[in-house]
Amino acid sequence: MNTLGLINGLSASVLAAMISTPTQAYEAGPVTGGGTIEGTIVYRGDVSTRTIIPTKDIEVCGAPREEPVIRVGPDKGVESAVVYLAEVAKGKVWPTPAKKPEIDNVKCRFVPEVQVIQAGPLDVVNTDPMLHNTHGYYGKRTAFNLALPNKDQRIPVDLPRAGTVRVDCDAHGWMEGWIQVVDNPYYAITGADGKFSITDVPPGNYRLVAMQPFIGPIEQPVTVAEKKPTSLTIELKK
Ligand SMILES: [Cu+2]
Repeated sequence: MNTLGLINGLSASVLAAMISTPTQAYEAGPVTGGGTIEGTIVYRGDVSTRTIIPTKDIEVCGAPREEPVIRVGPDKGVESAVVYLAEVAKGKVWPTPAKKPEIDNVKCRFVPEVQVIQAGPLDVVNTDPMLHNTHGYYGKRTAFNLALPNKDQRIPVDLPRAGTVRVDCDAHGWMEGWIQVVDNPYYAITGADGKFSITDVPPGNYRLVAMQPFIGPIEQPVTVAEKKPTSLTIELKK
């Protein structure tokens, strides 16, 4: 293939990709005969730890310590794993959140450490009495980058599209948080026992994605039948 042919070929494939992945907005409405996806996220591998050595603000940030990179319960259930259905065009109405979603800096940790939010607004908060610089990324691209020098500071940001936003602190290199931004309300986050439930799913075939910040994402097909539960055990593997 000559150079021009190669360029044309690439353009055609890029165009095909654009056409085959429409950015169609989610359509919310009543669901009749919806089923439930319920299950457990498990991890049976070795739990590695990371060493955290606060190098400044230690009166707030605490002493050096080892922390597991994944929290696994006695039955191998994974805490704070995110589960969602990808590319759902139509289904139930979004739940009304109890309050506007936020990510807070508390004792040099992000609270919550892992969360799922609807694409849109989020508040970045600083409960600590000194500077945090909260920096969120979609992949390598900055989504927001905020200096919060004052206690109880609150700054609204917008996360307009679905994806995983990793959150760092430019003042405390060990701080890490994750926000999964979703474009449909079929998602869950596991509790300490690793269990999750996704309700009112219109019958049909879906792609379910499960992830934990250090392991995943993994994807698997799931079929939902009318008014029935579909039970899954999803094993995360490195
Ligand atoms: Cu910080």
